Amino acid sequence: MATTKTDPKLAASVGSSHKPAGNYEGLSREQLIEFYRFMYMSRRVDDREISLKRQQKIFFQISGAGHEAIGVAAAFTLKAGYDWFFPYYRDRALCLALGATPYEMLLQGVGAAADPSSGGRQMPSHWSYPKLNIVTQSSCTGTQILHAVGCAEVARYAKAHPQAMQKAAGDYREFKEVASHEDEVTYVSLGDGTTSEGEFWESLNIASIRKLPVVFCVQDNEYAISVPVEVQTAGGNISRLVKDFPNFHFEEVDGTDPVASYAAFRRAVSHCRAGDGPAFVHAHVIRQYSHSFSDDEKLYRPEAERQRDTDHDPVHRTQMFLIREGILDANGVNRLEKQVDDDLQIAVDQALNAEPPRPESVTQFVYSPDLDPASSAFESEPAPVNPEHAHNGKKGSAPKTTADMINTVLHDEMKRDERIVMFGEDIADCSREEYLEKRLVKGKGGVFKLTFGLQCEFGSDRVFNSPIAEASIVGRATGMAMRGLKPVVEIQFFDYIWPAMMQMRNELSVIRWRSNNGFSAPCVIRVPIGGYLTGGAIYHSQCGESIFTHIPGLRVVFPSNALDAAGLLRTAIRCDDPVLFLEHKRLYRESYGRAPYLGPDYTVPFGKAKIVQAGSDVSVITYGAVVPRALQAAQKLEREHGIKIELIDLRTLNPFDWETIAASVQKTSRALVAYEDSLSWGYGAEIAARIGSELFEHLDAPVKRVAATDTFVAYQPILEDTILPQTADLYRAMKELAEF
Ligand SMILES: Cc1ncc(C[n+]2csc(CCOP(=O)(O)OP(=O)(O)O)c2C)c(N)n1
Ligand SMILES: [Mg+2]
Repeated sequence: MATTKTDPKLAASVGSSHKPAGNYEGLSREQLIEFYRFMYMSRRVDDREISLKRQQKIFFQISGAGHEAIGVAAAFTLKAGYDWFFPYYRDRALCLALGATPYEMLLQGVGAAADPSSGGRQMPSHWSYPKLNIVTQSSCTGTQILHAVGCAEVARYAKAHPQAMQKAAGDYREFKEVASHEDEVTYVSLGDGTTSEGEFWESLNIASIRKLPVVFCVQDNEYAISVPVEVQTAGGNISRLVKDFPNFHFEEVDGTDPVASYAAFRRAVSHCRAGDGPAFVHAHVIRQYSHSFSDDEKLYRPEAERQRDTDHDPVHRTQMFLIREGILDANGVNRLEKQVDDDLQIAVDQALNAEPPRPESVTQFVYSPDLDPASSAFESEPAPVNPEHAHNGKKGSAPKTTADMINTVLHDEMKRDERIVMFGEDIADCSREEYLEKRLVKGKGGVFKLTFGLQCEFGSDRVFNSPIAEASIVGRATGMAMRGLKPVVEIQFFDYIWPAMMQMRNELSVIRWRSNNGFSAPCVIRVPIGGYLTGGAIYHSQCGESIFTHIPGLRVVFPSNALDAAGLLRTAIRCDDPVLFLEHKRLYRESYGRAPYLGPDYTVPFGKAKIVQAGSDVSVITYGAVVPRALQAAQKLEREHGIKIELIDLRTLNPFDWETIAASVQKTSRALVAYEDSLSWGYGAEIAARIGSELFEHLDAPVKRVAATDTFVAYQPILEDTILPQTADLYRAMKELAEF
């Protein structure tokens, strides 16, 4: 809780009654006054914001009215800057009681440059106060719960790996410390409606399995905008549905009662602090106003029902309680309220005069301002091949497949950086460790075996299996990365990345930007991608990289050979941004692109294409599994017709190497963009458009594209061949362009 600020004059009113001190569950009379002060302050900030919105001086309003008591109760049992907080938009009272000020909140309302939560980038009530460990939140219902779970895993890891937590020079660790406390607790809150989200259930499951110190606070106001709880939650009561999750401590409480709320929270927090597992506080609260300023609850709630809520208004109730108990008299209440009102008036006046952000600042903090993965920091001289560098029984001098190479890099990076943790579906060698210890099994290490041997070497707390819940893989990784760990997680197949899309689009990629660099979550998501599998069909052949390159804040890498995979994966791990690392399944064990291992420090900067073969007649711009196919076509064309193709492998898709493309097209005046994904709206569409608009005067032919049909990928090989771009298609297009 924030430090107490009781006015000395007010204190004179304390205890003015002759009543004996009651039992307030350990809360002193002074604390109860503070409790009320924060509740009243929260309500008054809401009311002022509502009037500012009416005057068009702020642009959005959502209130915490009715949720104040449970919020202050939580703050009074937890420690700002020590415990961790993933609040939702109704948690104004919690944030105030933890130490945020009305002025700071109003700065977000007006969208000021000095808004500490987002620098004018997020709506009000989207709390983010790094100093207090209040973590940036989005508008999505439920995404924060997985971050809380990931966050709660950090202290235990830090205890087991104390040396990992120190800052280290030369990579992302230079910019993020892992500060943790052994008995820290993570708070996360959500509404009753949000318990319908899958991410809620994924979070409960993981917190329960791993006995994590998370307090889940469900603030049940019986409505999700206009949808009542019985339509949202089977049986109408979430406590009944979750009661069998193991390791939990459960509380169901009247969240408008300050003392009962405090008692419930104290028990819940002590269960978590003791390391006994998570806790679930189901607080019945009221929604005093409409859902937000944009909603009119009279359209779906009759007068009598709204009056019933008003009768339970926690602010009024707490005020009456203080008077009834003789803790404050009417005079004392008036003085307290006037003090809050006067302070608030000053805060409003100041906020309305605050400077707006500079328009040029919009591009700041999309990516790390500290470490650019495209910079020369990631250029490296390949070390001489070391025949003694054996891994998984293979000598360093032997050419490695892409699969072996990735496994070796993961191994060497884990050795170098103890902050790296890996999880995903089937990625461990064997979850039942005793089978490994007794040498009953060899271990799996991923469906493609890319993580084989890592659990055995680095331990089960660094490499472990996760439930089949893709949102949770990315959401947990985000929570861990925010705290300074480096999760390198795997989504088993690109085809199944979609449940994680919300986490990638609305959370992971935008955390740095929306918090104005207050928080960041650099981590790596490795994903096997692509087709040409002969039988891969619809659900094991997908590409779709352009959907992710369309997301600002996310780096996207797509190597075509073992050496690039090694250098780029290392850069991905060491850099300070979130990276989607796409690994083409067909290339994993291909003889094309095998290479010897170039040492544990070989890195390749992002945004630097490779000219696979130089030529003067046509520029072919491609990446991934189309590279070897285009190379074959180019070689045949040269053999048969003397046409010289310049073949460019982009290697990374965000950032991408425009300079190399432009220089090549200026030289050849002809461009073919080729990609495996379906043609329309694919990644090459952007490249083709850029060439068309920026290099028009250099072109002697229209920009051509070769890609898959605008269908899905079919199972029968004849269909698969028809759908995916083949060497013959590339050959034909190159020839047509050269002859245009
Ligand atoms: C994923 C997602 N879906 C829909 C919305 C729109 N939305 C915002 S708040 C809300 C209702 C949430 O209800 P509840 O969880 O009960 O919280 P309350 O507002 O009642 O406190 C909805 C549907 C959203 N923000 N995010
Ligand atoms: Mg609700």
